[in-house]
Amino acid sequence: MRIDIITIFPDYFGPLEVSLIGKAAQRGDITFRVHDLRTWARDAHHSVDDAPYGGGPGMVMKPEPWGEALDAVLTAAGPARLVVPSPSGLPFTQRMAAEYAREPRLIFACGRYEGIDARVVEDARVRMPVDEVSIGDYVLAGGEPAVLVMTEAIGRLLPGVIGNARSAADDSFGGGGGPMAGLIEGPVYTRPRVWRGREVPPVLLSGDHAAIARWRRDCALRTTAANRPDLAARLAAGQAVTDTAARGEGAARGAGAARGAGAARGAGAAEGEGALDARDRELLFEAGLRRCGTLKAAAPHRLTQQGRAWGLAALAEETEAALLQACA
Ligand code: 6GU
Repeated sequence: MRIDIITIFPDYFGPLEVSLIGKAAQRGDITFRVHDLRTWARDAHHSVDDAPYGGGPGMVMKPEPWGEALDAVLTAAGPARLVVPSPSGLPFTQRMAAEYAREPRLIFACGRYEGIDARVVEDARVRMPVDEVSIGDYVLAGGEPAVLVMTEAIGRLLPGVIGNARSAADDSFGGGGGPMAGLIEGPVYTRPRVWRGREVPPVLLSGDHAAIARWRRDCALRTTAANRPDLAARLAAGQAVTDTAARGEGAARGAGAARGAGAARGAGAAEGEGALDARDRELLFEAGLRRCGTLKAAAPHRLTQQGRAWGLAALAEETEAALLQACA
């Protein structure tokens, strides 16, 4: 895979030479090309920004350097998908990471200041697929750290990069369709068996693989219910949680990453995912998420009352909100 990055801070991408991604680049599994946007700035000061039309704070990135940069980079190595990091973009998910990992070529265009003149993306769309993508609900000063985040998520999914192909499928949000699909991961342990008086849970030393799998699922359910009531509610409602599970491979290839993700969100769970057994329900009940699988009949306000009685007001409110959303 080839990844081109256009930025006014090429030095920001030193970390791409380090760790798993750095090794993949050394082997030639990923080729990175980092381009300085100022190369395409024509005036004496190499300026890339200007005041916004209509007034307002900050500066906007000028269209001319971006237009020329994208033309040049696109010409240099053939067709590509353009990814523009932006806090107003579609949320970046594990599913998008997997789709991007199947692209032969990606171009990332890092904006700074208040963003890039909107005509740049309009113009680019005529020549290539373009996604505007956000990595979370907070504002960064520029797209550069978001590109480091996305390239790490994408790069570790490339064949041969992670070593153990199974571990990517079993990741939190991995959508591997395995027994842990739709759950976030629980705790892990290694030697020594006792450390500072704390023992590794004995079941992990038992050699009983079924018992170990059940214990891991218990932990994952508790962690999911505690930290991600939104995911737990979707699991309980039998909806797809990892948006990978709901779609056919073929459909996803055809649709743009963004549109595919949106469609999958509305779909029901695929075979296997979201199927809760009696023990799962018991655990979710214990965790405060009641009436699993019959959410339409649930009374979220009662859950909130119970949560308050237990001194868990904030979690109960959150769970209620997630339940109401799942019912909607
Ligand atoms: Cl992709 N860019 C910027 N500037 N801020 C962000 C973001 C991206 N994702 C979340 N916040």
